[in-house]
Amino acid sequence: MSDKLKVESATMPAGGWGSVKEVTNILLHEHVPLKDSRLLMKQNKPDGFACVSCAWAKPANPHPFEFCESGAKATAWETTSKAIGASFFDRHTVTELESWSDHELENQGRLTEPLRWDAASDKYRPVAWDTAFAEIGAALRACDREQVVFYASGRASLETSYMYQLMARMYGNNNLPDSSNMCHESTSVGLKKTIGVAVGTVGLNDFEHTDCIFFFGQNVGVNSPRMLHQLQEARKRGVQIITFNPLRERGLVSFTNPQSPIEMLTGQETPISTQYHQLKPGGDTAVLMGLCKAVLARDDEARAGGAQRVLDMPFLQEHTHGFEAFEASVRACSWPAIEAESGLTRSAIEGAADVYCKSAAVMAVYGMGLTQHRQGVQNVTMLVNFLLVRGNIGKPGAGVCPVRGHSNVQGQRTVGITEKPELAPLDQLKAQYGFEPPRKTGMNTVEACEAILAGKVPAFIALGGNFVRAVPDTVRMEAAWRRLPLTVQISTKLNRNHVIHGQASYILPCLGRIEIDRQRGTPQSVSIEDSTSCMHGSRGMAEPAAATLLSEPAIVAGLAKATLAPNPNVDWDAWVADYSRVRDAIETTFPSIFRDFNERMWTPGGFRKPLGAAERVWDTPSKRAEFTVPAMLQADADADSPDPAALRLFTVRSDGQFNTTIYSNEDRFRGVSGSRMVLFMSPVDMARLQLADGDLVDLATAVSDDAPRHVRGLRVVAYDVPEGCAAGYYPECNPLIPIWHHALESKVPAAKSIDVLVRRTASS
Ligand SMILES: Nc1nc2c(c(=O)[nH]1)N[C@H]1C(S)=C(S)[C@@H](COP(=O)(O)OP(=O)(O)OC[C@H]3O[C@@H](n4cnc5c(=O)[nH]c(N)nc54)[C@H](O)[C@@H]3O)O[C@H]1N2
Ligand SMILES: Nc1nc2c(c(=O)[nH]1)N[C@H]1C(S)=C(S)[C@@H](COP(=O)(O)OP(=O)(O)OC[C@H]3O[C@@H](n4cnc5c(=O)[nH]c(N)nc54)[C@H](O)[C@@H]3O)O[C@H]1N2
Ligand SMILES: [Mo]
Repeated sequence: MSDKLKVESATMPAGGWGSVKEVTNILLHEHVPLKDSRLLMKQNKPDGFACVSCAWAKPANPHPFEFCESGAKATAWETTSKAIGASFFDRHTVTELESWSDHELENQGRLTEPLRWDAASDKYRPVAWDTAFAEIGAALRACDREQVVFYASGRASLETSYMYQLMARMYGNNNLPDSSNMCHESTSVGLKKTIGVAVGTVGLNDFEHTDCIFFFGQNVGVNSPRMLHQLQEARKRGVQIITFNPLRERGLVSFTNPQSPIEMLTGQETPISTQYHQLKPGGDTAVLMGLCKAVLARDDEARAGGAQRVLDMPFLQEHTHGFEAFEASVRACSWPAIEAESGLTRSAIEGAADVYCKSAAVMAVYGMGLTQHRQGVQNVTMLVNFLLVRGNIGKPGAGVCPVRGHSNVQGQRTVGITEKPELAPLDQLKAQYGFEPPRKTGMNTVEACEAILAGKVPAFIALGGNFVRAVPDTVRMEAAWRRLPLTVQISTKLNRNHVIHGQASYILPCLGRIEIDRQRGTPQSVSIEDSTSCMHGSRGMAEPAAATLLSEPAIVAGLAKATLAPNPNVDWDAWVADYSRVRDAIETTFPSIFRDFNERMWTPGGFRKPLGAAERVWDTPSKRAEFTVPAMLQADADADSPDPAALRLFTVRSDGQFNTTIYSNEDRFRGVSGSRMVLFMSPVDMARLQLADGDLVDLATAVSDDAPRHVRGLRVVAYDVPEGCAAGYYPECNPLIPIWHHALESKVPAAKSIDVLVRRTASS
C-alpha cells in the first residue's frame, strides 16, 4: 500500500458508482472466489448470515442486495482466500512485525493454526489445540482469580457470549469489559437512568411514521450505510433531517441508491440533511439546551396568545418526573453561553427548534459524537430531555436511536457480558448451574487498563478485538501490555495485539460468522441482536478458511474445560455439539427476552426484546421518564488547555476501515487517499499557526499531566472543520488520549475531544 498522500475535493454522494467500484475492488483484492462473492446475496437475509460489519437493523423484507459498501468490504475481508501459513512465522520475528502497519498485519489473511509465542526465537510457533488449552488452563488455575480479565469485542454471537460470561463467572470474577465500554456505554448508563431501558426505542417501522429526524455525531454513510435506505425513503416523504456534526460528512449530505438502476444511470442524488449545523466538538449539550430554550420560548408565546401548547403537557404530567427543575435550568442558561460553547448562532439553533416544534413525531439518531466525551452520559440524557419535552418517546415515528457499532455488541450485554453484577441474572445462574457467582463489581475497559498499568493483571483473555490498539494512551498501554504474564487472543486475523504481547502469549484462530460451522458433521447456526433490539439467526455459508480452525463456542468450551473444575450442570461438550442447546440455556436464564428462542430466531426481521420505554412503561425509580439537569455545558472540561494555540482534536473513522482493521488508506468521502497520517484543519487555524497544506506536523497533548503524549509526522490537510478544532484518524491518534480522560459514570474513553498543540516537524 503506497503512503503517498493525495487530497481531492470529494463531492460524490454516498452510495452511487463509487460504492460499486469499491465493492468490486475489495472482492478482487481479497481474491474472493466468484462463488463466495455470491454470498453477498445472502447477507442480512432471513435465511442468510448477519453481516459482520455494523449492527444496523435487518428488515423483514430485505432489498435484493441487503448489503452496503462497508458490509461488502467486511465480508470480503473475512472470506479472503489469503491465509497465514506456518512459514510466515518462520520468516518473521515478532519484533520485526512490530514495525508493520495495522493494514499490513491483517492483510496477511486469515490465521489458520493455534500459535504460541516462543521467547527464544521471538516467533509464534504452531501448537496443538489440546496443548494450548491445557497450558492456558494450568496458568489460569494458578492466577489470582479476581484479577484475570475476560475482554469481549462485540462481534461474537449470543451463543458464544453467553458461554464466555458463564466461564468468567465460574472462574471467579465479573471482569467482563466489552468493546461497548469504549462505545455506547454512555448510552446504556444514560438511557437506563432516564427512560429505564439501556437501549434505543426506535424500530425500523418508526422511519415510516416520523416527521423529522435529528442526527447527532453519527456518520451514517460510512458506519451504518444501510440506514441510508430508510433515510432516503423518509426524505422522499418530505421528512426533515437536521444534522449536528463538526464535519460535513458525505452520507449526511446526499445519497445515490446503488440498487436503483434509474438513480445510478441518471446520477440522481437525494439530499439527506435539510439543515446541517457544524457545531464545535463537545457542543452538543449546549445545542440541546438551546433547542429546549427555544421550545420553551415558543411555548411561552403560544400560552400568551392562547394557542395550543408547544410542550406536550399531558405527557409531561402523566409520564415524566423532574421537569420543573430542568425547565428552571434551561431558563437560567444564557444564549451567549450556549453560542460560545456550541459554536452555533442562536438563530441557527432556533431554526432547528422551529422544525422540531412543528413536527408531530421526532426521532433522534446518534453515535460516538455524543458518547465519547467526558460528559458523554450527560449528552445522552440531554438528548432524552429534548425528546421528552414534546412527548417524543413511546409513540410511532418518535424515539431515541443510538446506532450501535459491532454487529452483536448490544446482544453481548443482553446475554450477560457485563462487569456490573446488578445487570447480570446472578441468582438465576446460581440456580441453573449450582455455583456461587461472584458478586463483586468487575473491571470495565478503563479499569482494566488502569489495572494493567499498575501491573495487577496476571492474564488477559480476549474474545476477538484488538484491545491494546483500540484503547487510549497507546504508548503507556503497550509498555504495560508487554509485562502481562499471559495474553490469550481468540482471533481471525493478525493484529497489533498479537505482536505486542504478554510474556506468555497464545493466538487461538477461530471461524468467522460467514463460515460454515460444522459440529459432528452438522452445520450450526448462531444469533445476534441488532441496534433496534431484534434478534436474528445467522447461518455460515462459506467454506472455512482452514480445517484447523475451531468455532468460537468450541474455543470457549476448550478453555473452560481446561480451567474450571467439572460441574455436572454445565455440559460444555453438549453445547458445542448442538448450539440450539445453548439457546435453550439462554432461554432458561432470560425467559422473558428469549421465549421460544430456537423457533423465533428465524422470524424475518427478527424478534424484538420487550422494551418498556417504547410502550411508555418506565422502569425507573419514579416509574416515570426522568428529566435530568445538566451539570455544565462543557463536554470536556478536563481536557481543556488554557493555551490559546491549542486545538480541540477529535478522532474519526474512514470508509477504508472497520475500527482497527484498516482495509486501505482510502477515505474517499473526505477525498483523502494514500495515507492516514493526516490532520484535518481549518484554513483559519492554518493561517494563524502559519501552516500550509501538506506541511508535516507533530501533535502533543496540551493538558498537563505526568506523561508527555505525542503523535509525530502528520500531514496538514485544509478542511471544512470549525475553527479551533482538528480531526485525525482513530486508531493513529490514540497515543494522544490520556486514559484518565473518559466519560463520567460510563468510563467511555473521551476520544472525541482532547486539546493538542501542533508543531511543525523539526526536519520539514
Ligand atoms: N465501515 C465502518 N463501519 C463501522 C465502523 C467502522 O470503523 N467502519 N465501526 C463500528 C463501530 S464499533 C461503531 S461504534 C460505529 C461508529 O460510528 P459513528 O458513531 O459514526 O462514529 P465515528 O466515525 O467515530 O464518528 C462519529 C461522527 O461524529 C462526529 N463528531 C465528532 N465529535 C463530535 C461532537 O462532539 N459532536 C457531534 N455532534 N458530532 C461529533 C464526527 O465528525 C463523525 O461524523 O460504527 C460501526 N460501523
Ligand atoms: N480514538 C478512538 N478510539 C476508539 C474509538 C474512537 O472512535 N476513537 N472507538 C472505540 C470503539 S467504538 C470500539 S467498538 C473499539 C473497538 O475495539 P475492538 O472491538 O477491540 O477492535 P476491532 O478493531 O473491532 O477488532 C479487530 C480484530 O477483531 C478480530 N476479529 C474479527 N472478526 C472476528 C471474529 O469473528 N471473531 C473473533 N474472535 N475475532 C474477530 C480480528 O483479529 C481483528 O484484528 O475501539 C474504540 N477506540
Ligand atoms: Mo464501537
